[in-house]
Amino acid sequence: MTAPSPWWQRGVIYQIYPRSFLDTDGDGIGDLAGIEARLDHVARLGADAVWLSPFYPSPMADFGYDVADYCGVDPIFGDLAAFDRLLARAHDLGLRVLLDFVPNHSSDRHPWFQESRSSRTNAKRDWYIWRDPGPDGGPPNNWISDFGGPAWTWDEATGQYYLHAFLKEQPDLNWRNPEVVAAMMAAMRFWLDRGVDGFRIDVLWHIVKAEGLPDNPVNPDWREGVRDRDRLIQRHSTDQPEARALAAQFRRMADGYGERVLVGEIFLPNERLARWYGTAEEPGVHLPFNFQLIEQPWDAHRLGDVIAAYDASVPAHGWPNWVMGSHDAPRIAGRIGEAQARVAAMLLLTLRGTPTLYQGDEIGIGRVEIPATRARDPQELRQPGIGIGRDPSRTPMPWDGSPDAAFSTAEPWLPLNPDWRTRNVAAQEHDPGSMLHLYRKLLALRRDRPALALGSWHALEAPSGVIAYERRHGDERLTVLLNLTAGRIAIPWRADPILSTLATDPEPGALRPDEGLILA
Ligand code: ISL
Repeated sequence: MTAPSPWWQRGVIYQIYPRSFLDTDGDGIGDLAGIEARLDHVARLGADAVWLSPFYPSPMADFGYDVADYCGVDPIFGDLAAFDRLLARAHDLGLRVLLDFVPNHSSDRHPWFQESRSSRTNAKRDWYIWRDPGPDGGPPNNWISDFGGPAWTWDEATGQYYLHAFLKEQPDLNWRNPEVVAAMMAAMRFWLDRGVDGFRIDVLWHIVKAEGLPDNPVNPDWREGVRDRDRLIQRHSTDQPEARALAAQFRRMADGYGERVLVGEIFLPNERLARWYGTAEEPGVHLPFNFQLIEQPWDAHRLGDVIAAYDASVPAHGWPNWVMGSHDAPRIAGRIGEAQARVAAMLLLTLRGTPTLYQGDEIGIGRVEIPATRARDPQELRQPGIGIGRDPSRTPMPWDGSPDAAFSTAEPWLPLNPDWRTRNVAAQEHDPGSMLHLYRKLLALRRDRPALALGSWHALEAPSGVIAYERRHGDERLTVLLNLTAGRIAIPWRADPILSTLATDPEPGALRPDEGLILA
């Protein structure tokens, strides 16, 4: 008999952005008590785990991805007791809880960095990456911050530069220093000992830089209007073998706690992504995030190829996963429209691999224009107007049609989706044809059918505009047909339709415009 598959293979992860879930203390910003109060929404949806974006003490230069204390809770969000209540409630509901671990950089307000910058001889100097100026007196190398501009900031007091892959308020930790490794692993243990079920690990492929910090090669494809970061190829600043060795070390620690899961945030092409699974003997993270549904154009032919190539690239000891939205990526319904967002939901929840859903996508929040005066995202503020702002995906959850959509009693920190009076959780609850009900049906089906949760994936021949595949597990066979166009497409399907993305009965021998179908 084979061992039952672990929960994180069968399960579905739901990402919560704490600032924007529910505000219970009237400051316009969500909090841990708000998450606790609304976990039943996630449980009813049918997800298995929540991943919480950072809620640690932070000056919020990058909205919590600048951590000033890895073992605490920012007062904006509550305190450790509020976290413990949230965790207990989640476990009562059968939901696992993953925290966001941010290892590449701390806040410049973290006591470690304060010490490190206090003098060249401080015991924590080497906890961060300090270098003398380059030969021309400028930065030590040509690296560019992911948020634009040089990745080095000059420190007048001690006469050296420090490295930061993101904001200057986010100095990179030096993971080549064993004391840093020990301190950060202790922080992970702090939360594992409290009962968390794993971590989503922020920019994991960034954490170690090539020895000697050589210049990155120039990207010949860069052109004006594209983000500054892409002027260079991040060959020496990311994806180092030493970082994968650290991932394996994290894995050994997590496995020591039983069935925990490590999700690595990694942006790499298939062959390089696959290396983050480690080997069967020495595994790396359980799930190196796969962002291809976010990155690829919404085109059946292209996506069909991408799905097949990714599925084939996952090593036998690994397990695939799919992400369709996040607090960093444009909203799927904004990108492809609501009708296709329903097809996208069916795709995400019928592929082979653990899906990650992003809060608000289950009600189809679409494009939100953020007026320049309300822009908050540092990425937008540093490179305005080129369409890389992340605020539109971070707007508050609209719970019902009452003032401020019952998100808060104060003005929300970001505007709501403009259609919140009709597009909110309560309104969709009452509409059986809503996106919310479609998500629930898809999640329920995935839970009921091992072919969907665990089965193998096989591409089927399909007319242009359609993605077609079969999922197989034991004797169970399910066919998925997805029409990525707004036209009717004849396709000779037989078998029994068990779910359509459209509310009315399927039409034999065809896919209707914007229709996805699951057949048994
Ligand atoms: O934002 C992006 C694409 O829209 C990415 O390039 C992003 O920088 C990358 O996803 C890394 O994101 C993570 O680390 C950042 C933080 O700002 C993001 O919110 C986080 O998800 C730095 O900690």
